[in-house]
Amino acid sequence: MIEAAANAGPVRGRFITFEGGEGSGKSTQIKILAERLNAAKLHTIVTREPGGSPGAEIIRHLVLSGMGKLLGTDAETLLFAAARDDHVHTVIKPALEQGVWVLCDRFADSTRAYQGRLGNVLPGVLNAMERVTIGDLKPDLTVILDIPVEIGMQRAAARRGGCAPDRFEAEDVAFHRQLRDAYRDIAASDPQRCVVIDANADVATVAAAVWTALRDRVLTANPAKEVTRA
Ligand code: T5A
Repeated sequence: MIEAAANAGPVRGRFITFEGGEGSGKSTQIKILAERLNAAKLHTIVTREPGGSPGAEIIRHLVLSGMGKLLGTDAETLLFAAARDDHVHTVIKPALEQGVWVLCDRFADSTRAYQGRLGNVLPGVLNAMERVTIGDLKPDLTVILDIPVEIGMQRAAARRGGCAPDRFEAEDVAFHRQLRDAYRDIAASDPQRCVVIDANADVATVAAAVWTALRDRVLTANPAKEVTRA
């Protein structure tokens, strides 16, 4: 099935996003999946948000340093949107149009969860930003890695060693519990696109669950899509 997709005519690549709380293992799993897809001769790139393009990486530095927070939640959300706009138009869409698979560490659901649910930015504002930044670009699959808050925070703390927590890692446990609920609600509201995977397991077990979701929902379920250019 994989080789058939790789050998087909001009098809759009697939867009897979990974979401979840701090330390849920997104980077770890994306790396494993990318290696597996590339080994299957499906040209795959890994990218991330905020960031993923030169312009967006500058904004990443701004927001994760906490400087965006000083501007207020709406303005901070605009910074994430500006980063996404650059990333989508210079990296994600061009890659998909060339048939490349794009694995993205966080995407619009992060804005819905962090700025929408936790920051109380109004849905109408988020909808307007999404119309501008992503238009009709929708992930073929969104993997939501679900993990108890305390374990995710412990993992994130262990990974950064003695370094200071970033803007969102520094939020309290109540914040991160609400965030977990927000992701579960996003998954429940769009079950065709989203799959929730228990990330409180060893790396190989989580990777196997990710692969099963991809195989069942993307590789075998979706027929090849023609490349469409706006
Ligand atoms: N944000 C982002 C918004 O507020 N709005 C937005 O619109 C967007 C796009 C980005 C921050 O920006 C916010 C959300 C974020 O707070 P970031 O630095 O990119 O921050 O970090 P995160 O995306 O939060 O990701 P993390 O770096 O916290 O962690 P990951 O990638 O989920 O986890 P990973 O793979 O690095 O693993 C963490 C540690 O756990 C170990 C790893 O080895 C690593 O040490 N690990 C495991 N250990 C045991 N068992 C497993 N199964 C493990 N998997 C990984």
